Amino acid sequence: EHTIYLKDYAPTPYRIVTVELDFKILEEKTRVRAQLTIEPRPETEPGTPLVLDGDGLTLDSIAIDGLPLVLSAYLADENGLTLVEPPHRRFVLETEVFLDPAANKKLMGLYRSGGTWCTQCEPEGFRRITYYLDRPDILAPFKVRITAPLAVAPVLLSNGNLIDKGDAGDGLHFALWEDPFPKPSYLFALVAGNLGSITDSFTTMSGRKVDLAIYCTHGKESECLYAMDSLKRSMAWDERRFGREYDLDVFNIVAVSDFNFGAMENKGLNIFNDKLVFASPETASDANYGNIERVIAHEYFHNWTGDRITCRDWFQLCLKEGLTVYRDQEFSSDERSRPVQRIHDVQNLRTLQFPEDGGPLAHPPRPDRYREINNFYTTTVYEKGSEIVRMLSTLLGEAGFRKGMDLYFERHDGDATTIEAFIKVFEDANGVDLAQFAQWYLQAGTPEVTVSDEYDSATQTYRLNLSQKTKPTPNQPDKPPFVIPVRFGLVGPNGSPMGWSGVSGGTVQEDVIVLDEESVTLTFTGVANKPVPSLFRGFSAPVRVVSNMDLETLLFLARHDSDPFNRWDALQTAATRLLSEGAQGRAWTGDAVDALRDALVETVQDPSLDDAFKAQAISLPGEGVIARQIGENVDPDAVARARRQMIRELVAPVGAALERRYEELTISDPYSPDAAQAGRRSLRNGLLSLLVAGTETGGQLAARQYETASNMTDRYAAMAISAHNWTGEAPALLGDFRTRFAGDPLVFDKWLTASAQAPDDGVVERIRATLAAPDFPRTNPNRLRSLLASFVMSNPVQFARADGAGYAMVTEAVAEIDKVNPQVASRILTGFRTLPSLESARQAAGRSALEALRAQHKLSRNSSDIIDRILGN
Ligand code: HT7
Ligand code: ZN
Repeated sequence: EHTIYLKDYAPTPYRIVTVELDFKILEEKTRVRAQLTIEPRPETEPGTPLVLDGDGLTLDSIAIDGLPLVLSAYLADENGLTLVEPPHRRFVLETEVFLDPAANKKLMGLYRSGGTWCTQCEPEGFRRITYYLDRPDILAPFKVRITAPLAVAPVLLSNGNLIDKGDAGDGLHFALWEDPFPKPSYLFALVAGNLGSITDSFTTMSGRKVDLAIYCTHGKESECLYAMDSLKRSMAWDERRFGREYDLDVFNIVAVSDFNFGAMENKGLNIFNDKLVFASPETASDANYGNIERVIAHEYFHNWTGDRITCRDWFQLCLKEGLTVYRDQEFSSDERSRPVQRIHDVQNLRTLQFPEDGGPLAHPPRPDRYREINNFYTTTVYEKGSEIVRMLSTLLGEAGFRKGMDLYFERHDGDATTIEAFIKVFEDANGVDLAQFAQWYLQAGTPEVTVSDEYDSATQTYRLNLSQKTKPTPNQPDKPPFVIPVRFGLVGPNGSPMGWSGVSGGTVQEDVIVLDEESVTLTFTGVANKPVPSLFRGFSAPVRVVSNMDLETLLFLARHDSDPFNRWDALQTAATRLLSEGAQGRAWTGDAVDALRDALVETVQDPSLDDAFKAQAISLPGEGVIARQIGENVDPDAVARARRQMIRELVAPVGAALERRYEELTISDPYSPDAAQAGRRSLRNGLLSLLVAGTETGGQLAARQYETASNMTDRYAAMAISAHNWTGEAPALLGDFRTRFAGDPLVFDKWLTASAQAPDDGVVERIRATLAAPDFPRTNPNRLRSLLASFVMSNPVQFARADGAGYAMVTEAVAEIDKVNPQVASRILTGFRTLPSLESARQAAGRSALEALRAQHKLSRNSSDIIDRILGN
């Protein structure tokens, strides 16, 4: 299969100067007429062919400067349109194609979701709409005319500002949109439909009024209010924090039900998966509210980091995605609690990105090759990309980082640029050399940092050794050292911070050690007592730390560290260590469990900590995190057993006290999604989770909460916890939930997820039956992901069953899904990336399921790329 390499990047011989598109949308078909003003670049030789991308288009007419082309002048096939010898001057190419959006189930290009016509063009969907140079370094201003039947599509939207609208005769009407900002084709968008809306406005820092609107299915308007509030807060935050102002007269958001991803940052017309817009207390959980706020912000922030400054090619995806994730994480931290947000983001990184980086799908944040670009919208590009930007900020300090960002906006506004250019602005703004730091973008793999230390009381000297090593990843056998910022402090015997009089042997910038060699030994002098090192405060680098710190010292840090992230992390490290040893047959001691319990109870009782933090502290590491600590030859049954057993032992002597605390945390005020109430609910539900897993009566407690819940957060938590522990009550709760919310597709997704994550032996057949039901919406990505991605990612016991039944069910389903929507199919397949870490029988069963899938079906490039990489070829 064809591989595309970064080293082969070259600009196109022609550029597109302006774009005029004319859509005539009718129920049966859509006609697209494109007028592209094109010119050769100065260096282009006369007679150089012009190759335009096209995907599945059929050309209906073609003309240059108004004159139809003779057959020998062009070649049109499945993959595009070639003009054999275009004029060696500026010319207008006019093409006409007909599309069938209703038949487009890949959901790339122009398609129908419900009754609405909508588009998704990133990364290569525009070529399914018209012939074009469909790559991000071709920027042009767009004018778009949309004509459609007034009765079915009273709302007609595209990018930019509305400049005309009116009657078009025969029951049709039209709208004319103009986007003055040159943009790549992937940011094009069009929506036509019968939609409701809510409107609002925002006055920018320079006093311009921007009209805001969110469009949705009629009847859902009130569920868009939280999204609108999030949008206005995002606009204000980007002005405050980065000095970035919005630039058009309107900003529109449209919610659609069929969408391959979370949302899309099309210029001035963001299109959203409706699950990231709609929220009501009865149907959305606190987590849903948090995600809506985050993704609304993320897409809005792309207006500067993505739209005004875009990527030169898709290898640079991390330039816009890593940076924009960093910006949305910072927004959430400023809007909510910073430590709680940080813990949340790190948990996510460890649960999803670390396994990717340590397995067969590992790739650098800026890859140098791909077979299918859609397979590179990964947690490495997004979340590790954000960690790299965060490390830049740690190394340069807040002011130095802001200077670099200011220069980035000033120097590159209007550009399609690269990671190298991004790094250069920070070098130039701060007078530093970041060549070695840039390795973070180029090398895959999670570095392991090993820590050892010694204290000499006679000389009051403390030595700290840090060494780094990164395992080989596909195509990258050897790794030169990374620049690793280690934010740190020394903690004294009484738990308070300790100072030192001098430090030598390495680079220390205030409270950050810069580990930029394989090994560094720092010598601190004037250290009055043996300190405990608190390292990687705030998770200052995306690494795994290997240290022989004993349980007692870890729990000391959990109690005393001034850095809240490290307090949480010390508890997690302690628990992960015990659990991974337990899962490998090395039983923990009663003393160890007593010590862990004491630390957990103390944390829950600490009046200085907020509820959301406490909830994170009492949540034991998930099965995936424990499995990764074990590393190889993992038996998921043993991991789940150890986790259950640990919870029982932790809870046994304190069950009654925990239950009292659970009752005290009941909220009588009306529901609000704010951080304080959500934090209280998450602590209460965290306690419920311990009580269900750890006591005989927990199942009934959950059932009572389910029945009496007045909001979705509590009802869903009660059902999901019951399902996850497969309590006696679980089947009845699942049954009730399904009928209680029948008719609400987004709540049905919650049922699908909880049901697929239950570890009972019946789950595989239950999923099969759900999929086979005649009314199951088998082309909707949200439904498919809720059922199957939840299963492969979060049900290791049943997915990796030794008898292979979990794998077989998934590969059978994927074979069918792949024919309809390859993007959804390949994403489900990434769940197989953990195979190499499993014990041999499960590994062999998984490999043969993938081999059979590959041999028996003609798979899409998306799916075969994932399978080939997982199987190592
Ligand atoms: N930039 C957007 C990516 C996206 C996407 C990618 C592949 C297929 C469908 C897609 N929809 C949106 C989303 C974002 O990062 O903001
Ligand atoms: Zn993004």
